[in-house]
Amino acid sequence: MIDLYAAGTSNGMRARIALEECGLAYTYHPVDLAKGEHKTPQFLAMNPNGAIPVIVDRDGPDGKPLTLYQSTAILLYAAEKSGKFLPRDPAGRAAALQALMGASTDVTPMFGAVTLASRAKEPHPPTVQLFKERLRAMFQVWDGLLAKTPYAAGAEITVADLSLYAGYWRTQGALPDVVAGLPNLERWAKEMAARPAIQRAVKV
Ligand SMILES: N[C@@H](CCC(=O)N[C@@H](CS)C(=O)NCC(=O)O)C(=O)O
Repeated sequence: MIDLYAAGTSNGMRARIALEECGLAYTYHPVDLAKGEHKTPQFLAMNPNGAIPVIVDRDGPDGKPLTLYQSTAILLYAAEKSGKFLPRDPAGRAAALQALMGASTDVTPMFGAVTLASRAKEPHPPTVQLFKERLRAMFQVWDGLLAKTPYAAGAEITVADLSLYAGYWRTQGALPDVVAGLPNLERWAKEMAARPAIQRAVKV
């Protein structure tokens, strides 16, 4: 059994989607970021960054408990533990990891930059706009890629799709104009949203 400590953010959703899609049993512990529940000594003992998500796998490697933070590390751990969503052939795996990094380290942090800049004590609208445009440019690239292949890294669904959907879901909810009018991205997102595991994950 896995304990997941998360919230309904892009990073939190990446971990939750990973556990649902990989079919790993878990208990969801919602963390109230507004109340600072991620900064308590107990939470910091699990993740010194004081950030969600975190998992504790009581049945980790060698049967020992494993505590893990960083949503993409959690996604890869779940994929390896379940044997799903990571192509075995080296070229397919490299393509999946390339797409995964694009989704996890470009899209989600840029969404975070827009959010943080918008919430600044003294917001600077041109900076917010700049980050928004950069985020849209990333989704435009994804739209172009998804015009050529059904999934983020090619013909089969991989960890990259799970990560990208977390970023898309959060952006679509908070900044719908950023992902509007991108038909291939929309086609892909509709298919992802229809997956039973995704539907369970987004029920926050
Ligand atoms: N790179 C980390 C980022 C984690 C992160 O920034 N989590 C946010 C929520 S999406 C958080 O907990 N922020 C609270 C804070 O940093 O105070 C990951 O992928 O897990």
